[in-house]
Amino acid sequence: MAVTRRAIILGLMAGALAGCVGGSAGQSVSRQAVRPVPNPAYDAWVVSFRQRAVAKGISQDTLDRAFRGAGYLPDVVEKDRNQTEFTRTLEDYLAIAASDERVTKGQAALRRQANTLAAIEGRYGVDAEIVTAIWGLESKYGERRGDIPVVSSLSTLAFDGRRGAFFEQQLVASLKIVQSGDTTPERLTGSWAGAMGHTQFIPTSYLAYAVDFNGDGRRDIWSEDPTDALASTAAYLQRSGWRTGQPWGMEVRLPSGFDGRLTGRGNARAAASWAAMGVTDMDGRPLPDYGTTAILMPQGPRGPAFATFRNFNVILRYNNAENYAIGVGHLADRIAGKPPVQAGFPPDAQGMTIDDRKALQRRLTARGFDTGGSDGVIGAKTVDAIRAYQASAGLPVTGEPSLALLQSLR
Ligand SMILES: [Ca+2]
Repeated sequence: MAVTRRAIILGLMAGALAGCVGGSAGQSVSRQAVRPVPNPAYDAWVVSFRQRAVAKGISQDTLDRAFRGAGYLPDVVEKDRNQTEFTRTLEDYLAIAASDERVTKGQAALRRQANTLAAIEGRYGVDAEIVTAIWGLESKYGERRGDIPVVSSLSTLAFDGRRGAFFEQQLVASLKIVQSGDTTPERLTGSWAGAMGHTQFIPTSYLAYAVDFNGDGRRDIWSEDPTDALASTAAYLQRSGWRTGQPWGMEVRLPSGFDGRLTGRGNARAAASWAAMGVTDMDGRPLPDYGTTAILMPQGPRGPAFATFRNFNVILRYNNAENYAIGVGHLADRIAGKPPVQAGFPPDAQGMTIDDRKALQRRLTARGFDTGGSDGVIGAKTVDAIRAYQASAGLPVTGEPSLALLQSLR
């Protein structure tokens, strides 16, 4: 399950999630931009798909209802082909995923849903802050749930064939959702690759883990009311082995001379073993014992270090990317009132710190070259602004940030 979900999430990093997680990196496909266009080859594919779907237990009536109005979405194919699986540094990822705005909105969302989240925590044993953080990363607390018709997007991607088998499996699962009566084809919407609702479940995850928590008889992760979606996320984590009352991990201090080869999830060992080496929390107390623990240094020895516990690996079952799991844990901590990451991050490949990159964005914007905010994360909009500035100043147009460029803007 985690692997199939990751296939989607890698896309979302560059698309809907990045769009949701911070404006500077690309734009999400919205329903306004996505219209079915006639495509005879797609229509022929649908005819053959319907036979395969019937063989998997989907009724003709469900197929008729689901494909009425569905069609080929070229924008979704373009999105799928153009996604770049670039990896952001943890610093950039956290600047977006745990921005002050996302923390503040998360605290408000947690207050707004306090009773629901308390009931969910009582049932599944997963902290309200963790569930809220996943909600914040996946859809910005419900603001960006995706409004693209899922049958159209998944059938288009299955027909397109780049990851055809995966998307056909998701399409069949989406038809099972319609057939079960949990929702209607009209309400079955999602992001461009079929991730649905407040916490962006793909259809197979929905079938495996979604729950009807508000008791209205439907597992509704699409509605304004996030109750079922949040409970479904907690159910997913519980069934993946969540340990109630334990943290995901924590930032730690390493003793001087710490051997960097001991880091990484493949080198997990007993907490007491790390404590004996001199690993402490940020206040200098011995590392607490939450069982087998790994030490991660996502940006090397000049960046922060984290001890990760069992629940970190459970978050990875939800989405198998270390930055995502640290992002969820850290955002949850921030929502709970804990401090930002305390250690500094090393300068980037251009020798720039995040403060340099923020200053660059502010100065470009002040000169009339809009970077879409100044979060210190160099995305497409910042690159465009750099290009426009370089062109206007008679400089070589590279689009690349640098300290020299920053100086030239003083
Ligand atoms: Ca319900």
